[in-house]
Amino acid sequence: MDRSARRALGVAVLVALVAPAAVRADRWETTRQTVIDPINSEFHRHLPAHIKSRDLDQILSLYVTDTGSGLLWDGSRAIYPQQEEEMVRWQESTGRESIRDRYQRILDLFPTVDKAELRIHRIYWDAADAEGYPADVHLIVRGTRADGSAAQLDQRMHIHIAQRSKDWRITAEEVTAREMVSRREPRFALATEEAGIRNTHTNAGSPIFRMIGGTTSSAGTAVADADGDGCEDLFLPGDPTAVLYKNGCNGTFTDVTAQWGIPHPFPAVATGAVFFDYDNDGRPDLFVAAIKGGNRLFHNVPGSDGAPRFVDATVEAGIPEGDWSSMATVADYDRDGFLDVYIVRMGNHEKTSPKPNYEANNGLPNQLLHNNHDGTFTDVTGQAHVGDRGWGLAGAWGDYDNDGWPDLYVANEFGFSVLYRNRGDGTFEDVSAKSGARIRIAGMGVAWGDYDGDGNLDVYVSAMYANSRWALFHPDFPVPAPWYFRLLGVFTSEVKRRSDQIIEDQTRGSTLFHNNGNGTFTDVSSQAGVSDAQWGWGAEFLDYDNDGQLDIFAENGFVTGELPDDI
Ligand SMILES: [Ca+2]
Ligand SMILES: [Ca+2]
Ligand SMILES: [Ca+2]
Ligand SMILES: [Ca+2]
Repeated sequence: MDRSARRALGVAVLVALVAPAAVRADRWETTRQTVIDPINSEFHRHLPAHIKSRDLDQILSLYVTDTGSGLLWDGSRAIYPQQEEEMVRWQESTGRESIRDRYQRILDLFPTVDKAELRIHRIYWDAADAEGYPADVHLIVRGTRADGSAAQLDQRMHIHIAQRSKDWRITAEEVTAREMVSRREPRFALATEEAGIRNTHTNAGSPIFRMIGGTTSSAGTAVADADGDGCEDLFLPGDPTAVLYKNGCNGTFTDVTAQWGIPHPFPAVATGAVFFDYDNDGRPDLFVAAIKGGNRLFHNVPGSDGAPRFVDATVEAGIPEGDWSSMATVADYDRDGFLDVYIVRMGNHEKTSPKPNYEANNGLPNQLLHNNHDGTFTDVTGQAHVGDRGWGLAGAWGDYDNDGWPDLYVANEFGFSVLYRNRGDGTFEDVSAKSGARIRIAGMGVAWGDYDGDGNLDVYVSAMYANSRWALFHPDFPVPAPWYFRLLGVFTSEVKRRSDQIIEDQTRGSTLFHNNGNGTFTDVSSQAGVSDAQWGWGAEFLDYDNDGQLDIFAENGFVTGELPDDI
């Protein structure tokens, strides 16, 4: 190839790299204005607002059909009659009914509507027919029933939407599932204020997350009976304000931060924290992970008044500085009688980005610190083979194969999660792929629990369910694919398929893996109904009603623009 030909090829490659991207960006902007934003307004904002204001005519104005199909209103039956909550499911009777009657029935169920939400699960952009684009949606209505019970209706619908004149309208609607849970007396009451918990999370020194509009680091919690009086005390990390509350054993808490030796201002941007007794003296010590300013280990020693004094033992204990830490999780992984620490870490999100953002492996390596029994720790990450470099946000120990050795699950935000099997010899095997527990989600939390009581630990990995995900599947959306795909010059159906899979994975929400008892896991999220816990953060199994069955508590929420409907 002569020089001019080489230069010509160089120009062609540049054009291929730059031009299609620019054209696509323009096209996406137009699509956003004419398709995405109007759909968002009509169905995420207007429909729920009209339901909340009980305005049937306004609700019906979003439809260009008078009747819908699917489930009718007879044939409902009680599910779980042994539970305190009343749960009703409609399932037998189907047919046509007027859309007006359908919404009148919903409004009749709820004399008071507190909240209504339409969640668009998917719009099938490539399957348009005479009625428009097919879509799967989920209507949630929360409120108070005539008998005073708090209730939530969940109705799943297969609809078609189309642009009529300039407005987006529903052209067809089939109700595919409907259930309602209600309860007369609330089981939980908000007790923060009366308990004297007056903490507001601070993270003043947190480096910004450049990729996500300058958001900052998140928070953690640690609970243990630090003073041995039989009541659980509470640590809330932060920067500059980390707070330690003593439980008064009477429903109230007292701020003992200074008294018990926690420094103020806290010397690091603290995130996840855990109490654990690293020297086996019966007093819970405190490990605080930090995104910046270094992880800290506080030794719990008795003060002259008998109350704990937390003494910063970080340096003597040999804790590596370890910035970009999300949290620590402890277990005695080598069963030598002393608890060890595993630290899950993110990437440097101030100066770098996850690359590629659907399979990132450029985070800081996680760390395993072996407890040497003499108050010091040794970083054994390398020899144990647990230095995962995903952008980690959470991890948890659990013996999934019942061999007595704690195994480790790590959830990453921009790539695949990891399951490490403990070989029992100080090393671990990455069994993510062969166990089937590997998943690419925006992982935020990990919880082990035997939810079905078969003796095998199952695992729940919480992640974001993006309510705007349907928009990302539009063919005009700039694909999250490697740049070299564009060198092909054409946007092949295979590229589109892979791109859709990445989007599906990263926005699909939380995952429940059932442990099959033979070293493998099955994703049962859909049938268990636990995927869409909204924009998920930490999650935990707990049996909240003491019926012997594990339930899931899943936190959620996120920053958004002025219109919070897309979370
Ligand atoms: Ca206590
Ligand atoms: Ca140990
Ligand atoms: Ca094990
Ligand atoms: Ca199980």
